[in-house]
Amino acid sequence: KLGERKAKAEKMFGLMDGFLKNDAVSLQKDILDHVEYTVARSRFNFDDFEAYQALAHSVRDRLIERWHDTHQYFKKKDPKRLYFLSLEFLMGRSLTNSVTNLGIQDQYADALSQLGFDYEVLAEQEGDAALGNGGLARLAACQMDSLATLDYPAWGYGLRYQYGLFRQIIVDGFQHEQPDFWLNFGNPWEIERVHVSYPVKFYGTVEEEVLNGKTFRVWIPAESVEAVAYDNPIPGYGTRNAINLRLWAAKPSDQYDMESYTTGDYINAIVNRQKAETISNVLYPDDRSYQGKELRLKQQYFFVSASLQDIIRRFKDLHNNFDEFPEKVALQINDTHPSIAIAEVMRVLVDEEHLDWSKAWGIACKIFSVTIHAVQPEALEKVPIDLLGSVLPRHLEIIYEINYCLMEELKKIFGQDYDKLSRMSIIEEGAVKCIRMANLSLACCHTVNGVSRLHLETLKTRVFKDFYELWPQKFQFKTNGVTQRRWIVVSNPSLCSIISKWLGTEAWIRNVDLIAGLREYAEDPDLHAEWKNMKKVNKMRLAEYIETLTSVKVSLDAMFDVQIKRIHEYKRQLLNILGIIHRYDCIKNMDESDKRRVVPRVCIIGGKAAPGYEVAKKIIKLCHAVADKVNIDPDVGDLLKVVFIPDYNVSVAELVIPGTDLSQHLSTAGHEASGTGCMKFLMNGSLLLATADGSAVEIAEEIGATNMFLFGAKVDEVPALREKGTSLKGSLQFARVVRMVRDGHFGFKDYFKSLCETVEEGKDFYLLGYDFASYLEAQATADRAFVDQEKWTQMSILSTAGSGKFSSDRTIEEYAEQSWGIEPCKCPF
Ligand code: GLS
Repeated sequence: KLGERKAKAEKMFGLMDGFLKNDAVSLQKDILDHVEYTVARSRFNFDDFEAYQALAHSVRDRLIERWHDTHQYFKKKDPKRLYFLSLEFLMGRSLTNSVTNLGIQDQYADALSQLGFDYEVLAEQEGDAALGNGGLARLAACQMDSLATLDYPAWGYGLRYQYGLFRQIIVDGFQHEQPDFWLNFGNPWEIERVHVSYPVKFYGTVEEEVLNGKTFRVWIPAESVEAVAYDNPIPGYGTRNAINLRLWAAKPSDQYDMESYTTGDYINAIVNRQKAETISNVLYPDDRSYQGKELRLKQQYFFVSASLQDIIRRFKDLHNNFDEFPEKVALQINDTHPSIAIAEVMRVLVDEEHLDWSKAWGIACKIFSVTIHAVQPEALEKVPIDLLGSVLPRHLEIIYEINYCLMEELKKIFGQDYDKLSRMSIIEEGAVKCIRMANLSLACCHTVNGVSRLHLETLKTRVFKDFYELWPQKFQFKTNGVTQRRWIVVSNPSLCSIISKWLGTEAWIRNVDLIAGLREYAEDPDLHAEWKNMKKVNKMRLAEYIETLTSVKVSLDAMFDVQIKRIHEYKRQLLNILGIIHRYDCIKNMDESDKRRVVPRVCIIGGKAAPGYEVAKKIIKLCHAVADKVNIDPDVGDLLKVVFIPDYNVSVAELVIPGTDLSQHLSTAGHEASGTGCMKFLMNGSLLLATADGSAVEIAEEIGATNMFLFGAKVDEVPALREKGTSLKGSLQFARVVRMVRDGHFGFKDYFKSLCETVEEGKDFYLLGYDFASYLEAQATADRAFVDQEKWTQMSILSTAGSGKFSSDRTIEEYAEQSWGIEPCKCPF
């Protein structure tokens, strides 16, 4: 039977060939066909949005072709595949990225202009796919792009949330959240696979069953939900390969509820069935902290179970011996969120495939690797035992068994060191007994990855010290990276042309190391002229956007200073605002001749606060309160403008980053695992003002510390500074600006009181007071550097030139080689 299937695949593969044409006339015809037959509008009368939809469908057709060919080829070659499990993917827009990677942007632009449409205007019609919170999720999206571009046989698996990350609305300076109805107008980028669906079970009991004289534990679930696949083709750049991101949506199952229909309660039976859909309804909006919630656990298990059924089905199509599983399958757990996959693999192998426990465990240990993206212990998920026992009773038993084996092994090594054993246990004792998902991953995965060199140090010396001492060989780091396709080619086309022109090739788009070749021209006046012009055009675009959104007019001569990321105390947007207040205060106290020496600034902040995170919401309000005062102050004029950009998301980042002169990365040292925003800014030639935290340390090594503005306490100084509990050096200036807020200088005195208390002496956990003086110094150095525009431009060129290491292509190659053991599999067409 296997032979037959293989022969059939071979034959079908031989028949595959690309057949859609990409000349302007064929593209026009395709677009008009889609207007008429897909969007169902008359081809004589359709608007921009309808044109976008038709355009998207014509691009999708081309994606599907490649995607089919790629999968046929993978099937034929049967290489070891990587399966990337992530609860979040922040894809942003697909149109421009797909068209760029397909290499047919000029043809489309041509075709559209002949039809009377503007490609860029249509691209703006697309909403973001925001199925994730922040850096972790956007990283997953960048990594998918690199996996496709580098021809790796990979699949992404995740959840198709009905509502993505909430929309941020600002009313009177306060954040409000609105649901993200991203699917309301359809999503041309996904392909619904009604025939690819699997039942996912929950609740129930575990019973014993005897089969051929052997006793088995059998899970008798009480609820079943159907997981339906939605496929999202991910095209590589400069290759025909297009890989798949398969997202699961929950649909009611028709099993188990015949009874409720026959009892006559027809309406309630339907309403109850409909509840199944809630599993994939909404993305949890908390970045980094998760309380053990039933729905979240169900989301995790739902997507893990469906993905594993899919993976095992694919494996069994061509193989019938699980000994071969590790040769064909690598499973990547993106953060601790999908860790339940380990227990699920054990359940399938032991309970369903009837493998011995130790054999099954041996297989599990060979297939899983994990990347930890957090530093803070609260970001490592824990699930209360009662909850797990109720939702997934058999998995709880399995985890107990895994823990028993782990403890037995540890006892042999550490004897009676019960403190150590309890720290390393998968079970956390306490008022609420919990499963530590991170420890479950550590016990099983062959590789545990950090996301920057400094982060690995933190994992080794603090977060997972005991495990590191036991299994040092498991611990690695792969410094994060971002894709230059989206973050330069798509979002900054003028920079893209400059780089290609000066390097004399476009090869850097696939081989980003070549970008270092720009160093040679860092002082060339012709390059400087082009570079400055590029920056100016991007600043103009950003200034228009700011004016449309906030009515604030900004001067293009000012330094555009940007901090965009999730709002979090450790990221210290408050430090930025207090620095702005200090700048304002200084300007207010200057005479006219001093004012002439001030470097004008536009301070731009953007980011969302988790809906329940009060302090973060106060920071957003403070930003607005300061902006309201500063922006209308005639003593200040264009010397200082403060702007909060609402509803920050991927496409806003694509607009803001190219127009930035200086970007800020202010996390207290030791708190940002990596940071990836800094890499996007670096690629775009923005200078970085940063603490020595996460990847910034490695950026400084690449571009030279003198090419950025570093400040603040170092990671090894932080614990002692906290112990001292004093704001030391920065105290005078710091105390003054905090007092201005506390005394109501910007209004809302009572409201900001608790915010000010977070940085009071003795309570200033994130060391704003301590770092304030060196922060101001770094800001002053940046001002001085900006005055010398030639020097600044040179530093900017060197930043872009030094950004090669921070491409996700490099990260993915490291993962492929060091963690996953996969090889490229390039579709030959
Ligand atoms: C994060 C980290 O906080 C970031 O430092 C890191 O760059 C990112 C990707 O590795 O992962 N972890 C997290 O939970 N959200 C993040 O952005």
